[in-house]
Amino acid sequence: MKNLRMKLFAILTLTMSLTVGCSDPLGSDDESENIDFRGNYLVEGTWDLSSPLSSQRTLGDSFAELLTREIVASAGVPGVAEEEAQELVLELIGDDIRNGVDSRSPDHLDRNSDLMQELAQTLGSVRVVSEVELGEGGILDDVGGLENIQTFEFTKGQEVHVLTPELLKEMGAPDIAMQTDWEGTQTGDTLEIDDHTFSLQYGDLVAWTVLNVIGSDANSLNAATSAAVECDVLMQDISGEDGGFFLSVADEEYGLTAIALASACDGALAKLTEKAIGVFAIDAKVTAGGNVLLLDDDGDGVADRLQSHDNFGGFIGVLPEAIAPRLGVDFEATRIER
Ligand SMILES: [Ca+2]
Repeated sequence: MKNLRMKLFAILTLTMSLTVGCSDPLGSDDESENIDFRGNYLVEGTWDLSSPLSSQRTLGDSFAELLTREIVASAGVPGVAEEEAQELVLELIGDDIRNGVDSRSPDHLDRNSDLMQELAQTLGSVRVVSEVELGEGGILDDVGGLENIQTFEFTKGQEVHVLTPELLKEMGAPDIAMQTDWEGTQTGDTLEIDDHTFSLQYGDLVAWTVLNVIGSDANSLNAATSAAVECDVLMQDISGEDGGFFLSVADEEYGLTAIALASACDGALAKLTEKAIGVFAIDAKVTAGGNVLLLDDDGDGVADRLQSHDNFGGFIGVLPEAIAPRLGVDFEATRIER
C-alpha cells in the first residue's frame, strides 16, 4: 500500500524524479528502505513438475470425462445446459466407464511402475534457466517484468537432456510461450510477485520426457492405452435396451442412437491417445508466484541477486485450480551487467 501511495503521490505532483531506493517522501513509519531491483537477471531454478503423477487420477477418470463430453456434444444439448448435462452424464456412466477402463489399464500407468517412477524422479527435479527483466510496474504494481525460459534440463541418472523452445518447435509442438509477465509489489527487500502463467504445455513436456529421457516407445504406449478402452463392451454397459443413450436435462429429452454412441466412444478414444500417457492434457498450463528476496551483497542499495522465498510456487493446470497439483519452484538469480 505504501508503494501505491508513493506512486499516486508521484503522479499527482508530477514529481518524476522519485525512484525506488530513495527514502520515503511521505515519511511513512516503515523504516526498511526499498532495494533497487531494476535490471536483468539470469535465473537458475529447480522445478518440481512431478505432483500430477502422484494424484489419484486414473486412465478411467480421464476417459470417463472425455466420453461424457463427447456424449453431451453428440446429443445436441445447447450450451446453456451443457454443464448440467455433463454432470448428469458423468454421474450416470462415470463408475461403469472408470471401472471398465481401469480394469484393463496398462501396467506402466500404475504409480509404482518403472515408467512412472522414472518419470516422477525426472520431473521432480527439472533445472530451468530463464532470464527475467525487472522494471517498474503500472499504477497498481511496483514491479513489472518479463521472464523468458531458455532451457529445461531433465536428468536421468548421469544423463542430462536439454530441451529448448526451438527444439520443441522443430519437433512440431505448437507455439509454446515460454514467456510470462511478472507483476507485483515491493516492501523493502521483498518482492511479492503475483501468480503468472506460462502457457508451456505440461502434457507436451511429459510426452517429450517419456520419449526422449525415459526412452519409451510412444507408439506402443499409445497402443496399450487404446487397448484399455473396449468401446463395444463399455457402451453395452451404459446403453439402454436399444443400444442408445438418453438423458433428460432442464425438462428436455436428448438421445443418441447406438451408432452415435459408438462414434462418441471412438471420438473420446482418439482424444485419449492425444493426452500424455493417456491422462494429461497436452496444453495444460503452469502457474507460479510468491515472494522473492532481493539480496544486496555490497550494501549499495541495488540488488545483486534474487532468491525465491519458501512460499514461491504454484500449480500445474491439469485439473481445476482448486485441486490442481502443486508446482514447486526454487530459484536463485544473479544480475546480468548491462
Ligand atoms: Ca548491491
